[in-house]
Amino acid sequence: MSCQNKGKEKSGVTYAILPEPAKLQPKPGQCRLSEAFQISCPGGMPEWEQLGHYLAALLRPATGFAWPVNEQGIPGKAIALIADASIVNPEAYRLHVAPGGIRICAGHPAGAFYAIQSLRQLLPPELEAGELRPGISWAVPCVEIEDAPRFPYRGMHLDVSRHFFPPEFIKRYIKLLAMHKMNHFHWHLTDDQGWRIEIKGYPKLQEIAAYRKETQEGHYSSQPRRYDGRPYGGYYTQEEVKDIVAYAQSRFVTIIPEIEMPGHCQAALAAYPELSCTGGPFETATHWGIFEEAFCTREATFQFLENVLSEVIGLFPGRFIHIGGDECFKGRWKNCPGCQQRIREEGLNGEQELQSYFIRRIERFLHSKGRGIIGWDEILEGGLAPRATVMSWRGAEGGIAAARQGHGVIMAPTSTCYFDYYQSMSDEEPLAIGGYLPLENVYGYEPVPPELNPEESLRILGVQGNLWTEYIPDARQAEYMAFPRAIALAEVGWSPKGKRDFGSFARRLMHHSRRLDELGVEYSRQAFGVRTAAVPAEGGGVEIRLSTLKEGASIRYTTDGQEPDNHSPEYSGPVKLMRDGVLMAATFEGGARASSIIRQEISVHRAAGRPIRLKHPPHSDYRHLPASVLVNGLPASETRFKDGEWLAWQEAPMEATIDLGILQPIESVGLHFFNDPGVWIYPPSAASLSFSDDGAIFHTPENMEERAEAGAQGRTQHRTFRPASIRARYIRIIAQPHGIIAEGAPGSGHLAWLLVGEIVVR
Ligand code: TNX
Repeated sequence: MSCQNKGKEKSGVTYAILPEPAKLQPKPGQCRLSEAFQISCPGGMPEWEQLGHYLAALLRPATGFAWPVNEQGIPGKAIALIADASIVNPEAYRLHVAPGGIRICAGHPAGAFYAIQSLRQLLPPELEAGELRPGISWAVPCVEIEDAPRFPYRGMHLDVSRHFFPPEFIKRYIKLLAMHKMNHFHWHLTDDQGWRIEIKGYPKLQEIAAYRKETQEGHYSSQPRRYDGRPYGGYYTQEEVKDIVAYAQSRFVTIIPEIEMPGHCQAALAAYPELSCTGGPFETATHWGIFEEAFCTREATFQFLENVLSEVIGLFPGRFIHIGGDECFKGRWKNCPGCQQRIREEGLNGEQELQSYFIRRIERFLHSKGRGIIGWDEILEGGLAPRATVMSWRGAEGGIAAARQGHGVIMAPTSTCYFDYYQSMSDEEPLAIGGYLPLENVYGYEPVPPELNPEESLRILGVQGNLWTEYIPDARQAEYMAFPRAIALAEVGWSPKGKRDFGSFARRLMHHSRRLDELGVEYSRQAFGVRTAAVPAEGGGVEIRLSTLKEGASIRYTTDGQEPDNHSPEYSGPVKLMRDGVLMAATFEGGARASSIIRQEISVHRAAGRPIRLKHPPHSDYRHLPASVLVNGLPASETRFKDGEWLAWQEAPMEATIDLGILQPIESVGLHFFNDPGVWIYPPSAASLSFSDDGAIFHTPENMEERAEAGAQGRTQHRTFRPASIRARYIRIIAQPHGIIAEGAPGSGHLAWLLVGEIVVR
């Protein structure tokens, strides 16, 4: 390790601030807090005084010191909050820790609040205990910090429709976001499965739309569907909302309420079926996915929505209201005389433009009230409403288009910002929607697409992590899915691009985890478990490499199907496997297992490690992976796409040619496809095989047996081809993507994904 790295590592632990400050200058010595300290605030500035009391309340319980809050000028040791008008960015601050005292300078209380978050993270984690912790040295390492965020928007979302979370948890969530300098909370309040905000003008939203008769069990794609038979629901009263809004304000978090339209509204239609095209009846949805129903575009709907939004505006002081706009199925509009009349009257070109008309009208209404709209990237379709801000979730494309049209953009693409995806390969993970989004992938996200020029780049306002809760039944699991990934995203949104370093982040996080423990945060520890990587071994077989972020921990593994324990071999270098089997590994510390066990199936088949060529490159999201993952001996996951073992195509077919090296008999070729329409992934419409001796002339044998079977979890498809007695050196596989997704299914109108996993040749 170089000296430079050592320095980094040391400062990484002494100054474990998350997100990493823009400028941090370590200084020798420390400031030891004591009973003698006071907190001093600028005089005559109530907001600053409030902040002083907030700081006192933070420090008092664990230290047991009195922490009087005084106006500036009273002699003695102090943590001084200083209003400094020369600091222009309201979120920027300077924090100066010297042996004699601490100074916090900011132009606005928000900056001072962030300085306090940094200061708090420099204190021992026991500070967070909330009760007296005697015997701790309350020392802060000396430092000079000059800090400001990279992006003005740093947010987390929470879906409270699919599952309801009590007001206390909402506040706790906001507290944890603010602690990591996130400044927006996107509250997804309405959806097909429940309406969760009290609207006084429409009591049936509370009586009917806030409840569903039962809830789907298991995964959306498991068939047959099972339900739990238990009524479920809840909503936030306006009093609770006001209390939460005030709490968020005190933590410098702006809440963005989302009222979904024109789709994802079945719960509202269950209460007021007259707002639909058909008149219903409907029930609040009981399973996941998307539904055909949409608000009808007749006047009555706009009256309803304007009344609802007027109440919403009265509760939320922030500038932005999120109006959804995603996944609206337009079949009902096509067959509705009212909507067709609207299309004619407004001279619109079909239903796509009718959605655009809908959003524009709502935008105009909110604009007249001094508010702006945010919508999911579908609001681009049929023309973007003026002044609308776009939340780009289906990749970066929507964000790029909106920025080019001069609109503000918040980036939240599924591949790096969807925290409902799995975060590790461990079998112990709770059921999730699918996908694979480990901590380092979140951390590695760069929100400004390289396609944008400097002017357009400025329209990228920031990033947001989304927590959809179809598979997140309670607060504990919400915390588990959100953390620590939200902390990684907080650093993406706050820290300068050039300062991002995953190694440093991981070390700071390890230190920080003690603080999270004190706060009782149910964060996932999987990031500190074991990672696997595989390469074909020289001379055949597969070589597995194991690693962990946990410094000082050892990795132990087995290859005989037994769980690793303290007597299992310790990993010291690549493990070579010559036969099919399973590798299990975990980290160990002080003789005890310190992580969950990961399991890696290994399949040493005829094509494992052989050269493979792809005619069409995979989709750009997958292009960082080599084609060899299709034949590296590691089967792709049955539940997680984007696990590094799946490659994807949308438009072009998957066409792969494998060179087995020498002419040999081939008994079977197994193809592995993901199959989860809920997330737009379909098996191929057709798959074919051909063989060759020379790599030039390929032929498809007659009488080839083909069998398709569902994988163990029901979300993959295994197709096995058995050619009757054939010898070949080359195998060519062609798989045709499914094409456009049919109406009524999630992602309708889009190209389906084709995901191809290990190609197993026996
Ligand atoms: C798509 S993201 C949705 C949500 C689902 C989510 C699950 C978006 C705008 N719509 O309704 O909950 O996928 O990941």
